[in-house]
Amino acid sequence: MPALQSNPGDNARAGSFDAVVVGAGFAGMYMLYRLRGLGFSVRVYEHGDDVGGTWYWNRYPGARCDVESMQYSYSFSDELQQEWDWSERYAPQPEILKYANHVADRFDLRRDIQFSTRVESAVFDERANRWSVTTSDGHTVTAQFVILATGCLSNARMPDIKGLSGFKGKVYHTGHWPHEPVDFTGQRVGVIGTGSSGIQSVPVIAEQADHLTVFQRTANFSIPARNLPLTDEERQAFRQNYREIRRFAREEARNGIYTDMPDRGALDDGGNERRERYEARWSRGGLTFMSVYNNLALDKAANDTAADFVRQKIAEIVEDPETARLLQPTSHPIGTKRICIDSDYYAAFNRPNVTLVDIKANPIEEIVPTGVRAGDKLYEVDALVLATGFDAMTGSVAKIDITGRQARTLNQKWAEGPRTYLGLMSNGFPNLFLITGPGSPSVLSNMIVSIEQHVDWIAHCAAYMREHGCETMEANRDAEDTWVAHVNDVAHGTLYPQANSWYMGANIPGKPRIFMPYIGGVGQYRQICNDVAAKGYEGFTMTAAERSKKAAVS
Ligand code: NA7
Repeated sequence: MPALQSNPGDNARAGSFDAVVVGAGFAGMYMLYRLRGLGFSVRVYEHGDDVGGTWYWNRYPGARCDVESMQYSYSFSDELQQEWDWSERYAPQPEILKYANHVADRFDLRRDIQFSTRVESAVFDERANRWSVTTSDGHTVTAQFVILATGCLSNARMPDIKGLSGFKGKVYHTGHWPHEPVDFTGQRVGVIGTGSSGIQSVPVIAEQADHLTVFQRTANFSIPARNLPLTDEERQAFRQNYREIRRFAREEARNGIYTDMPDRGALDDGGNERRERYEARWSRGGLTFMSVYNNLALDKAANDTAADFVRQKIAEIVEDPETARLLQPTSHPIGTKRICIDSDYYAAFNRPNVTLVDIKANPIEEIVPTGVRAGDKLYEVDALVLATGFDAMTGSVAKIDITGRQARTLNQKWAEGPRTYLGLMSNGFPNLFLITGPGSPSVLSNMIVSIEQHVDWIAHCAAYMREHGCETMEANRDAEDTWVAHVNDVAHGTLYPQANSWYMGANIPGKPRIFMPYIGGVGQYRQICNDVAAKGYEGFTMTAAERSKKAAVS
């Protein structure tokens, strides 16, 4: 093991590791498991005081997975997938967190995780070819590899609304929900934001609150989840076929979800047939609504047929025609913002205690101590729920002060938008890996499928380096430029860039508008990554211990 620790225990005690992993969500936990299995010494730092990542923080009412739980689960251990019982088609957040805890215990992960600790900086030492990692407890450790398992939707965004700090009631952000129960009984509650988090929480808060006012800036498309308890037969059917289900999700599905693949475009069918197909998907519920045809993300006329269908459904569900009109999305093609999956969202607006306020037409002017003023009207509320989203994909990385070669920081390099090769590494930052980074399918896929693929690839790569006596690995500039151009070209061949979405960074004022995830599909992307590895990590430069030292000196 030329460049790595020969005795993990002693070196780890001395603050020197083979790898530092940032984050103990699903990505960080599996990365630890894989590296430890290969004999590397690993320290994981986690800001929260327990495992779970996004599922640790997003505890808002109604929070649940939008990918079916039998598929939104690890596949790396057959024992694990055979023994764990999911209770519902879409598990609620507490159950997903329980699963994360189960995994941590079952694989004895906690002993290498330091909780309640934020990684503040990582500096690459070009002479030693190691990273120095400084944490919020004031300690610095060194590592050959730093692996960012920081999550794509982890940096909750507080909106910049005048007067917010002067509000006299409680303010909650969905992405930073308190650990103790929140009871809205008898209260007037305001929800700002109607993305997935707002759409999931509104029906649940409406049941509790005295009155709920929903402040909507952009109407979103939402498909019913049709959530139900899972039966033993359903669980068994998955378990018996897991091998094929997982293979299909990894290799063939574009989005990492096992489902039937569309074989036709929306305009290949006549109106009646098309409607029947949409009806069938609407009744089935869930994200696969968008897989009914193969051209909904590509062809605006095709997309319009699906969008019209959903708008019609909204009009059928919502009794007040003006409220229905406001809830019908018109600003973007369906699916170009992450489609939402709900349980009775639209029907919640038929309740007498729920009001919809159109803050596109009447923007919020300010928050006053007793409520929200919009369009010259004061909406009095006792509590405010901010479902205003995240600085997605790059936000959590940007919070760490990362300095690579020639004292250049990652934030400087990414000032005009993130640049990576395969979403895995960025030129100038040797041995720094991203899990589900920008430039990879990440948020356009079943995250667990993409996490497992990246973790496996990184683990193989670290083992390969050890075997070949390599000390550093770095993405080549030209490979990175080619990949960034490819990611951009693929995105611009679709309708996605037409939406002001967080995929584009459009929800953060001043953030560069770049389409961040890779739309090529998880199967194709996996093939590309495998080919790169098979060709001796084509597009990367690996440097043996001696050569890399000479390069640093010259
Ligand atoms: P999203 O999808 O980013 O939604 C945020 C919502 O908050 C969206 O409706 C925004 O309107 C609204 N928003 C943001 N800032 C403001 C201000 N300042 N004033 C009014 N309204 C605002 O975040 P979520 O947490 O719902 O979901 C994120 C992902 O998590 C989701 O896609 C799933 O993958 C899981 P806008 O559309 O910008 O007009």
